[in-house]
Amino acid sequence: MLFIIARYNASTSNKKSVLFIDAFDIDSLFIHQRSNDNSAPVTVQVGGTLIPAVTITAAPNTPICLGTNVTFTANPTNGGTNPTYQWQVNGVDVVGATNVTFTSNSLTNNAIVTVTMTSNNPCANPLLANAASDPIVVQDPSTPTVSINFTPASICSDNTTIFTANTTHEGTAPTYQWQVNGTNVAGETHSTYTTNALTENDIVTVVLTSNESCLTTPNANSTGVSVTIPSINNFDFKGDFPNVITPNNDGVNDIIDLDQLLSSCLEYRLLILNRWGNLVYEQQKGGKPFVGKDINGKDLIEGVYFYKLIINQSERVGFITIIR
Ligand SMILES: [Ca+2]
Repeated sequence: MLFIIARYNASTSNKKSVLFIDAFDIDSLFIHQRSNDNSAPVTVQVGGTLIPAVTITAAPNTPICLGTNVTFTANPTNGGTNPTYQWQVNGVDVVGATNVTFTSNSLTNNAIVTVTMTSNNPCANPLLANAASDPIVVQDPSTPTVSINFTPASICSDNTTIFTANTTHEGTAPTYQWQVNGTNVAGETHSTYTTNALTENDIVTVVLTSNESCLTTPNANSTGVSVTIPSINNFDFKGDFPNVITPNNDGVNDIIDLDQLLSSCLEYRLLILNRWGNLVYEQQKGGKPFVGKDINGKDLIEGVYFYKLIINQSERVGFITIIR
């Protein structure tokens, strides 16, 4: 299609210049030509065929979370004054989706949104233009979780206990709120909680707030950790004190670990003495367990040894036999 638009200043409209065009190979040009009596400039526009085009922008862009509203916008070129649209999802027309924007919250993974624009520009040829979105990655929402670890394993009333939140889907900047008996502990908003102020039967919990982008819910509650403070004023063994140790690394009776055997918050000393009454090994609370070696790490010979367990100015004594 070829057309010419010529505009003339009204006061000089009877003083037309003549423009001859033999051939051109460009879509449009502008000619400024001054008439010979110094009147206002005359602009002549020569236009050729205009090819319509359209692109799509999406907000938010892929990837998205399942159920998110995504608005697609058509960006026309040479669409004319009133282009019309038809949007499609996976190649199927969406009924009523004929505006410059299209919003959906029901896209499935890898959906492709396309638009067909019909230009009403009189120079447009062809009239239709198409565009397609990138495949929309649709993520399934996750559910954050939180659980609590704590050390030491046995909580003692006057000892410091460190609680640690173990989380999944916590995001890049999670926040925490530690609670004791369901009440927020002021200022305890980090991934660990250190305290020596617990009493028997207190329940410690933590609430996680995740900032991950695609979640069913941002909050997760831990199960409670019940504080049990062991009886500490007597020798409270978990079973009998062993009288035989077989330190041959077969996994059976290879060690004696008072930290595991003794339910107590008190410091203790376990002394191992040989038949001549000489100290050959000693374990204190939190120390290395007895594995049939002496203080210098040397294997003790088979035989009967004497032990003395000292807690809170009380003593318990007996025999341990080493069999290899
Ligand atoms: Ca053994």
